[in-house]
Amino acid sequence: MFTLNEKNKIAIVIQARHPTLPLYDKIEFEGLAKAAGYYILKWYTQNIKQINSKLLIGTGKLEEIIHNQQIDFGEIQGDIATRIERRIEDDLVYLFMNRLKPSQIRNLSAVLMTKVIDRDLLILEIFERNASTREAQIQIKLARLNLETSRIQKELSAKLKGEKQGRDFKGRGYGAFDVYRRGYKEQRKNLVEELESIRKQRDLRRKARSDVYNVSIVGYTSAGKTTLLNSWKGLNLKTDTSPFTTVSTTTRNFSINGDEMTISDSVGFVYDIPHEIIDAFLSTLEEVVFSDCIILMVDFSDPLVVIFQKLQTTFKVLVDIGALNIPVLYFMNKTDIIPIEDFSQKRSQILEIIPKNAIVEFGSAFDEDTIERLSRKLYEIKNSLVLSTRVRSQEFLNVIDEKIKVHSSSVINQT
Ligand SMILES: Nc1nc2c(ncn2[C@@H]2O[C@H](COP(=O)(O)OP(=O)(O)OP(=O)(O)O)[C@@H](O)[C@H]2O)c(=O)[nH]1
Ligand SMILES: [Mg+2]
Repeated sequence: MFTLNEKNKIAIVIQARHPTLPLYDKIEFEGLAKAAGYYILKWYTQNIKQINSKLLIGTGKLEEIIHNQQIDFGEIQGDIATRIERRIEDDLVYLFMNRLKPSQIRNLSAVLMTKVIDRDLLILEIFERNASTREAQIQIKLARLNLETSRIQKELSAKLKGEKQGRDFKGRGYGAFDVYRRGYKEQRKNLVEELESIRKQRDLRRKARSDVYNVSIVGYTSAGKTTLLNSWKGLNLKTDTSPFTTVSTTTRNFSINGDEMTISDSVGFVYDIPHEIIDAFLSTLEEVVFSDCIILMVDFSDPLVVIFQKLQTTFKVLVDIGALNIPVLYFMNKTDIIPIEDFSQKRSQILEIIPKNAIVEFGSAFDEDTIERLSRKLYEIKNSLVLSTRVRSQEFLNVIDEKIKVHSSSVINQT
């Protein structure tokens, strides 16, 4: 038996594994599900030989899942059991640890008789839960709209390609999509306009501080970015172990040896984040693009291969948004929870992967000395007392790709 929170939604996770599908981390997915308010009841994984275009997974596996529904839900008692029996949407959801096409979502929902959500939609749900500012709320609406429309568009053009001769479908297909597209365009226009006016205010604020040195804290979700800003400025912004606690930007002024600066904390990154989400968040991410320096934060307590993967994701996003030439101060956080005997080996392994001559600090976002050291480094970078490296291009990403391959295979060989 387990105790379920009244507010929990219950989820059964299904994962299809195939060499052509992105491989997501199970623990990370669990964190995403939890952050969106799901209690995971059971996991199903299928190594598929051939992708089923209608359902993603094989019909045999699906039959097994349906057959098991009684057993899987048998553990649940009382009110929640009644709610599940009645199949009230949101009370019982199948979460796919994959990316699904809209048609697959529709087909799977019909067969499983309840809501089906994929990883991208799950990420959006977390963003929705955590959006406290108007800007973040609009950005998320826009992301959902972008995501849904681009999926429907892709699906429709694939169908049309496959049924070139099917005039009837072609006629109906375009007609239906046109109606949808008009609605989408209208909604999108309104959201973009509202975002544009918020952006103008942001631009004005940025211009007002253009003679000030602007520092952005960036990194993978849960690296400790907000914790660092809280410690630095004595704030009480929400921090949590769950992903995407922060979905909007906070900027504060500070000065080091009389030099005025600003420091901003913003939304974190995650592996294989859909482009539609990044696009919708561009105005928030612009803060990063216009910064004079980036503090690139890494959760150094993660296993090494995870650190590499998270660094790779972080770099890809920075390259994507065009933050190529910004000086970087690397900050390896959470050293307080690393066993002392592991520290020096891990330290030299990380120094191998980040650019040579990079400026790196190790420490904890909770620790005053660490903040003191980071301040000193920022001052030195700002005043060109040290030569900092910049966010690099494809060449550097290739180096990380290579390292990940080597490290992943050595991990697999050991197990
Ligand atoms: N032990 C330890 N924990 C830390 C440290 N820094 C942050 N944490 C914890 O790590 C978790 C994530 O911290 P956040 O500051 O919310 O991370 P974030 O990068 O802002 O995350 P998102 O806003 O979700 O992207 C929290 O539980 C923090 O208490 C540190 O130096 N040491
Ligand atoms: Mg945060």
